[in-house]
Amino acid sequence: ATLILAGCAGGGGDAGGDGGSGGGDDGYNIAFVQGVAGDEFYISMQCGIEEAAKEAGATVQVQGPEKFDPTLQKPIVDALVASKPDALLIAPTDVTAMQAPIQAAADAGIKVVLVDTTLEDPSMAVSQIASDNEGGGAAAFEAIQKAHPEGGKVLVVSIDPGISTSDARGEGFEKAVAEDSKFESLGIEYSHNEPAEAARIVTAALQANPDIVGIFAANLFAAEGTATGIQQAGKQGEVTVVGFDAGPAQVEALRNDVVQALVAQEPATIGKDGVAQALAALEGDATEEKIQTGFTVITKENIDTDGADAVYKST
Ligand code: T6T
Repeated sequence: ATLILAGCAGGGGDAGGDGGSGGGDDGYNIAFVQGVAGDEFYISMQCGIEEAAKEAGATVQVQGPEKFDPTLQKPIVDALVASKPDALLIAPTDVTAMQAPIQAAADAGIKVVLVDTTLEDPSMAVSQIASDNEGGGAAAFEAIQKAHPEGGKVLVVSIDPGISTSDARGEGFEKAVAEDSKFESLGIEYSHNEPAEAARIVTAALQANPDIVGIFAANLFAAEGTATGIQQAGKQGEVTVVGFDAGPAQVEALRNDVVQALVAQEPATIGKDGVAQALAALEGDATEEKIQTGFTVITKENIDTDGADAVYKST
């Protein structure tokens, strides 16, 4: 099994070491396919998966495409169908493009658990585990609303259309904006998960609309680029930026007043729940069709209290 070691709890990061997550010949073999490699959200999820697998004597192999892109994720799934792990925990990179490859995995007898993102037709999965993404998008707007009760223009910087999580975040945000007539939505722009593209979008948007009061960056990479764009425009503190996710760089941006709020998900819990559901399916026990995990809105006021534990692990 290929184990990508990340800095999990305790800082040792050796989930696959002596005895590690290895369960021996009789333990189940779980494959985890991330949405993209090197993303702190999926690294934290991996930590939860490895911890839960270790307790159950199961082995874990982790792989992720170089980009958040179904054309790169599909071959990983195809290869797994051939090697046939007992279970597949996967964050599909597109609601339609990943449908057939994941269906093929289920058809091959692999127990599929959809973690984080989902599919248009998730019926082949034994369980789907995700945050309340729509609620998180609405919470992001509330943070902007609180900072700007007078209203104004707001923008969403997302990833790509067709990703269940960021689409739901955008929808939740836009619905909440529509309920307050003092606010005007400039719509959703797509950064293709590239921070440089997110920075370019923000720079151009601030040039065209210097009176923007709030920007919602719908994931880690959108938030990274948005923070850069805001700094380059010299608008920090003036424009309220809310990012989804809480990687170490996002928390630093919060502490430095470049970003005003973070909607932190619980990726390790998603991972642990994913393992539990996969193992239940493998044991012939009942599974939960859908599990919704929580989120915490982190601000400078609560980061050192209830926010600190929500910060993601990095490599
Ligand atoms: O926001 C998470 C994840 O929930 C989303 O599906 C894709 O982006 C992240 O991995 C953060 O980069």
